[in-house]
Parts: sequence; C-alpha cells; structure tokens
Amino acid sequence: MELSLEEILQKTKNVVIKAGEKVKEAFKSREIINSSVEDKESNPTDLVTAVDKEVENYIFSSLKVLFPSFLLVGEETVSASESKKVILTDTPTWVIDPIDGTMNFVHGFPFVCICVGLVVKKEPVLGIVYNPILDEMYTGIKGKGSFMNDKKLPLIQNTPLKSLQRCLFITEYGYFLGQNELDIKVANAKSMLSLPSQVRSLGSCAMDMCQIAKGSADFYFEIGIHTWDLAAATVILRESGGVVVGYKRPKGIDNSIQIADEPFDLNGRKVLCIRGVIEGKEYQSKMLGEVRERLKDCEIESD
Ligand code: LIP
Repeated sequence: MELSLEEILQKTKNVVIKAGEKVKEAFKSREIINSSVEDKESNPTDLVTAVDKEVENYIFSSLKVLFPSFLLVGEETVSASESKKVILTDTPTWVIDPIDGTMNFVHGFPFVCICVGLVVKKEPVLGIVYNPILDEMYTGIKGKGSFMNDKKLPLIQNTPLKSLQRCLFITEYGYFLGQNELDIKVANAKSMLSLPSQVRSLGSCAMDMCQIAKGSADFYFEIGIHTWDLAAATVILRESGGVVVGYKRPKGIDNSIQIADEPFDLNGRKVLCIRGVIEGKEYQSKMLGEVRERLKDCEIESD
C-alpha cells in the first residue's frame, strides 16, 4: 500500500517528538551534556555529542521499520563514513540532522532542533524541523503548505520589502573552515551591515530558515552548511512562499530564468534565502539579485 505524504508526515512526526524528548532531557542536564561532548581532533569548533549519535540511531532505526524501502542519510553516519559524501538518488531518502545547533546544545543556547527531510529524485518533498526546547514544530509538504505548531506559515505578514537597508538579515560564521573562508564570511556580513542594515545569528541553519519561513526575518545566507542542515527546512521555507538558492547561478542555467526559479543544489554547501513577499517572484528575484551581487563566493567541497 502506497502512503500519502500526509500519512508519512504523521508517522514521522511521532518519531521526531520522541527523539525531541531525548534531546530536551539531555539539554536540561549539564551532567549529561558535559560527559557527552566528544572531541573531534580534526576540528575543535565542529562539535559532536553522544546525544547526537543516540538520537540519530533512534531516528534511523524507527524510520527503517516504518519505511523499509527508503534510504537514510544522517549527519553522524556520513561524518563517520569513508567517502563523507551524501548520495542522493531517485529513491526516496531521509536526510537527518539529529541536532542542528550542536554548539548551542552544548552551551544551553536554546536554538537547537531535530531535522528530518524526505528527498525524492534530489528534490526535498517533506520536512520536519522540531525545537523541543522552545516547543516549536515546523512541518511542510511540497505543494501543501508549511506550518508551525499547526499554524500556517508565514505567521507574520510583513510589509513589502522596500530597500535592503530596512531588511533583517541572518547569517552564520559556522565552524572554522579555514582563514580564507572565514574572511569571506566576515566580509559578507560586513557588506550587509554597511548598507547599513542589521544582521543576526542563531547558530542553526534550520532554525534560521524557519525564521525566514515565519516571516520574522528577510534574508538568510551561509557558506559551509550541509545537506542535512538544509533538506527539511528547504521544504518548509519554500512552502511559506520563500525562495532557496545558491550563491551563484548554477552552470547551464539560461540567463532568462529568474533567480527565484533557479534549481538549488542541496549538496552545494552554500545557501541564500528570501522570505515570501506579496509582490511575487519578480520582486524576490530582484531583491535576491541585489543581495547576491554583494556576496563574495568561495570554492568549497560539496557534500
Ligand atoms: C550547524 C549549522 C549552522 C552552522 C554551524 C553548524 P550542526 O550545524 O546549522 O548553520 O553555522 O557551524 O554547522 O553542526 O550544529 O548540525
């Protein structure tokens, strides 16, 4: 029997809520957190905890039972693999980040979420982003809208975007990738700050994208994020009327295609998003173009 995406969402949401209880329990206990941080000698700014691993195992094993024919990709299993690559095929694939915002989790900064996205033919079609600390459950299904705690997104019907100076940007500096990448990230933040405008950081790509989906901020951009940070939130943001693209026009895409209609490479490690606007795609393309022109790009190995 073929399940509808709504049925898949319902079953998966129950798994994510249970996983959320584990994350919340650990978040409340400094003892659990302090004893669970594992040193990644290769990069001390890219943390992993035993809780990340436990939650990923729990979600993997639960989804395997519920959807035996679907493939699974998770942050911790990919990091531990030899190739370190995310392979997306035509087969339905769960893309999971057990804790997005691990550094926040370790410090007790409450922007921490579980991300579960379903990708079919390389397109994200269903997404769940759950912050059990703030009790915010974001869900989205391609073509069916997105919601926070069952309220339709966007929650905030913003005024039209008039000029970049009035915009609220979100970006992240992420974990240390190298001096060149760091200089570019800082230059990009500075470029928006000197518009002048204001820039925020929450420490979690999925939480940032959900703010854009809510309508609480206008743009989000980041270099260095991974497929598992993005997959679920991409559906939620698109379904709220927002747009998700890369830092550059993808190769082979005709110049007549508006930015807002460009395809997005989930494995490309760079993201630029704009919220939904009442003026529509033309206007989103114009504003995205203005922001993209200000963003410096850099080479970074894809997932
Ligand atoms: C985090 C991302 C965030 C980035 C952090 C980190 P993690 O994911 O969501 O946007 O700035 O460096 O990569 O590692 O907490 O799952």
